[in-house]
Amino acid sequence: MTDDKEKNAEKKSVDPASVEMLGVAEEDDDLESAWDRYENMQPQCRFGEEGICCRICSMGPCRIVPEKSETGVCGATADTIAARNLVRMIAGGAAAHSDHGRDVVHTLTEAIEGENPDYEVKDYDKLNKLARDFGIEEENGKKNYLAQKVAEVSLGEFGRQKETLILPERAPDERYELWKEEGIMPRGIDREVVEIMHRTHMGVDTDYRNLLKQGLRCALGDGWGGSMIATELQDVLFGTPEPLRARVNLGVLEENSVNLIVHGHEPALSEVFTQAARDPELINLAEEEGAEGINVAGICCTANEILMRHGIPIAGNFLQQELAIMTGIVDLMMVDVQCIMPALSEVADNFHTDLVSTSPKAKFPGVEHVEFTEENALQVAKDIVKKGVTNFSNRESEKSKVPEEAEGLIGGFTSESVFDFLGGTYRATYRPLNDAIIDGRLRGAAGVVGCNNPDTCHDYGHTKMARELIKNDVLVVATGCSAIADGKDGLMKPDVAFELAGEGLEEVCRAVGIPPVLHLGSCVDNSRILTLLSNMVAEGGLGDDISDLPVAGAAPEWMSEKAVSIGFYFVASGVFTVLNQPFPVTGSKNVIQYLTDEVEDIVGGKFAFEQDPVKAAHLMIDQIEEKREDLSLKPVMYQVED
Ligand code: SF4
Ligand code: MSK
Repeated sequence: MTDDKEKNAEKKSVDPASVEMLGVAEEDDDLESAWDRYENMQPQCRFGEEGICCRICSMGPCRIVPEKSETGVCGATADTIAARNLVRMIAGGAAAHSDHGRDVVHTLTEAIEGENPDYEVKDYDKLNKLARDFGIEEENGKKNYLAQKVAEVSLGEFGRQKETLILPERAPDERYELWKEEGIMPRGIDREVVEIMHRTHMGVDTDYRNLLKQGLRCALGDGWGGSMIATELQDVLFGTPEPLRARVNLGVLEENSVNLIVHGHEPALSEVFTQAARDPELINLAEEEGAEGINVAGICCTANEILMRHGIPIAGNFLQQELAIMTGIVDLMMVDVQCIMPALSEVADNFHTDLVSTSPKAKFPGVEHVEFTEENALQVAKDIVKKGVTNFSNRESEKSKVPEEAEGLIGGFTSESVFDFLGGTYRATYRPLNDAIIDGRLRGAAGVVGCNNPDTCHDYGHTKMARELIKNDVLVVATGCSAIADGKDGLMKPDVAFELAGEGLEEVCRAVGIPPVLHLGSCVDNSRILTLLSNMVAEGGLGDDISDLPVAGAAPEWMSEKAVSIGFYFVASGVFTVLNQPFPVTGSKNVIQYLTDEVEDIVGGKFAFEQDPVKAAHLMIDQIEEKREDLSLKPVMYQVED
């Protein structure tokens, strides 16, 4: 690679494995990545970026041009158009998470009814807890009765027509009351999505404040509804994760093994896929094909799910999906739903890699579709594994280029297990965490989550921000592609705490053997952060509401509609949340003002937008300090050296 090309690759990513693969792409005219397509797309449409283009009805498309066309044909203003576009993004994100949750309920139902022998309830404690929260009494100790009732109530939450969702009752009382008073308590999960689509239809809701409030309500239905149901029932079905060791980055791919990658979001198939890959017959077949074994690795949140529960290695995050195929040693990539680039099929065409889609909801032109249903899960998984195994011999050795980087990490933390650890007791307790914050050893805690986006140097936002936060004694919890970025950067190894964390955080990490950045799972597992925050309030000493806590949230490389919904449910739960790029609403000063200021008076949380991750981290730290002051906590114990 020439120096110029190398510099160009280094501008795109801070991850050495990705830089190496971008170099490979630079050298081959047939290979194109999301970064190339992003460059080709420049300049991107200003009207779209500012959120002031509307094509909701066929009098349009309309776009707002100051002093020329200040409203659409119908009279809709920039405020209305921007707010409508934004809340439709929330509806998209909430729908994706919640539909995932609904599918998990169906899997549970089939498991109980015996229609699906490949699944069973693995965590009865979690099932019991959920049943209690749903107000279900156990009858004669019959576990299946309980599971059935939990499935019924969960399913009912999606189409609930009367009253409001149940799981928001897990929030502190003050927060619950506030949601009711403000009229943003979510009713049925689906209902809030549908209501957004109705209100944003031509000629319905044109008041940007009213629209954005509905956005808050719909997002709450995602975080405290659909996503929380997904997380809880995945734990019930597949087991609640516990801390474990794993490895992450493209170097987890093995030259001499069959490499099978699972990519997407839903763990139902990947759970049985990992089981199928251990089948002795298939391992024998792999050996007959000349491989040393079968290596399963993940991309994106399917990866996070199976890492959390089984320690299966992660090959990379969102922007590494094409790069993984470019290594030339991926024999098969199986995809389900969400965050799968349509371009994968073109990249795969340049290599021997078999690409297989599995969800009836997500088919890709030119990609083989092997339909997965819960009833035939193991057989489908075995068929797909076999396909990958028999593709091993088709590798073209001259195309194989595999980065060495593979970092170790500890993952598998949950809102329960984190503080089993921190407590060092037999009972999960948040006392040590709250005390560490109260006595100033920890400044506070932050949730750093979300995607990658070629508009931002890959992984730079996540890792720079996490490093700055831990240096300032802020414990970081991470999910999604942010967690993968931090894992690759070594931030999920306890010994890293001693080098990078502030003295107070180091003391805590040393005492309990946890990393300074905790992997809390996938995108739907952001609901674990909501539970964690509620538990901190319940433990006492840090105020009566989530908005009193010295905490903050961030998504420093966001791209998906799901990230918009997550941001909104964090803010609606009372958390100050920083994003790098503003939402595409900058064409409306009023909408920006609402999101970054006015909304705080309603829900106690608000957004900030800051491109520089270190400056963004300091916005979060300032917020944490403000909350400490409001709670009259002692100053933090240790000063940070620059
Ligand atoms: Fe234009 Fe109004 Fe139709 Fe939107 S709803 S396309 S602003 S006329
Ligand atoms: S996978 S939604 S790119 S975090 Fe959950 Fe990553 Fe964002 Fe997809």
